[in-house]
Amino acid sequence: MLDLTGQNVAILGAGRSGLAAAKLASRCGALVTVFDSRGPEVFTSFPEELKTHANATAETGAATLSDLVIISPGIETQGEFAQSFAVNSGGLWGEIELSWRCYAGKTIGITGTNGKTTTAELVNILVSANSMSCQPCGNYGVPFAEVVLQDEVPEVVALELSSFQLETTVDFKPDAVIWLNFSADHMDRYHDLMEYFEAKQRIFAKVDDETPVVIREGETLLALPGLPGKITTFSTEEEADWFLRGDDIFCGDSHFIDVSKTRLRGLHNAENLMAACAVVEGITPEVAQAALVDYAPPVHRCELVGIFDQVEWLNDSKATNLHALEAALRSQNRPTILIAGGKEKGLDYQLLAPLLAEKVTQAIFFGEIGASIAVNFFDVVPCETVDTLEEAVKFAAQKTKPGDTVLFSPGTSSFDQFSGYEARGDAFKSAVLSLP
Ligand code: UMA
Repeated sequence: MLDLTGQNVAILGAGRSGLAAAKLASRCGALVTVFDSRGPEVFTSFPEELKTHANATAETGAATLSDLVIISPGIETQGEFAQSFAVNSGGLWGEIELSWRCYAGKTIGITGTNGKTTTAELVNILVSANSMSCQPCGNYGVPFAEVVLQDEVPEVVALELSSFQLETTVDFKPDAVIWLNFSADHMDRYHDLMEYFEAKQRIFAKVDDETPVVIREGETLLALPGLPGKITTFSTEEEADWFLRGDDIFCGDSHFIDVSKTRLRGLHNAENLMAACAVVEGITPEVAQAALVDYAPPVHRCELVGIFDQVEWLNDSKATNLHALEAALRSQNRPTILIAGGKEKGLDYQLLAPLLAEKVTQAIFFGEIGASIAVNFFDVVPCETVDTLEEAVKFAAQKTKPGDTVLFSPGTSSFDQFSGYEARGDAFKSAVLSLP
């Protein structure tokens, strides 16, 4: 375990990441104070022994000297708040850096704009089936630090990494990397696409030529000179080490898995599965296929809500960016009524026009960006704009014909009307199930 005995450590943020980091830093011997911009209520579930500071501001930071700052991913690293603490400190790490320095097991780092959570679960299942203990964590929802603090620490972690978390790694060196895909997202946090890309690409910062790296074929990364790692590629579209033929996943000449015998649907899930299989060294097709029989993908990702009067209703509320919406649309092979919209995130929806023209018979837009998205598509597909998700569902129900799919794939985040994508997906499901 890392030794921080006697060091003053400032933890920024009192959410899941901050609480776990505070406990871990304390375990390492640090004198910890947790700072949060919000009022004292954020510390309600904190253990009494942890020193806390509510209503913290940049002035608080300027007046705080520390040996180390550990920042939560939701706090902007370059923002005034974080920097006010950082300038008076010996260093700035994210919770991932702290946890990794305290963890002796094998770290499989998983990043990409979409599919990280499903892939982390698949890696977990396959590693566990291959006789090693494993746990998914990180952006997944369970902080890495929480896993490190457990009485029984797994031999492997399937570590889902967001760009926010990668921004604040220092020496972090995963033992294997999965890079799923990259497309525009989080443009409300980054100045431009390159800044987002550079944050994500930090996952490779310390890997060497011996590190297994699994990358989707065709990612621009491959064009970068000197990308280290033993690279394995996968693709549903192009020639690659791992590829899809019909429903079957192949690795070179060898058949590996029949995807139709799992509950995974859509090309994007086939890619997630290929990446997971590729990273688990030594797993046989038989072990992998058997391990996946009972696996149910996480909810809110192209989740089948039900089939009513031969109309399929899909909840893809986790689609919080264009690429996820695009992936969901590409996987549809029935006439599709699309419901999309939500918070303004600065994304360019015009790019999707050809795909809507090909797949969508009716588009329904709602929320903060409903009207501004619709103007991109008036020429290619019938468009309707409504205020709420419930109205969108009711309108969709009027337009359906047997054999249609209604796809709720918002293509942006939910925070204009909901507390998160889960609440938004639950609202969709309840609106569908309440239809007469
Ligand atoms: N805060 C401040 N000052 C600020 C901003 C925030 O004090 O300027 C405080 C807030 O008052 C709050 C705390 O910071 O108390 C919240 O910290 P946080 O936003 O980092 O949230 P956590 O609960 O710690 O959850 C974080 C990740 N959140 C984000 O990246 C936004 C979770 O990812 C992750 O599961 C969790 O750590 C455990 O590792 C969620 C997420 O939305 C799922 N991720 C984004 C995504 O997937 O798109 C990247």
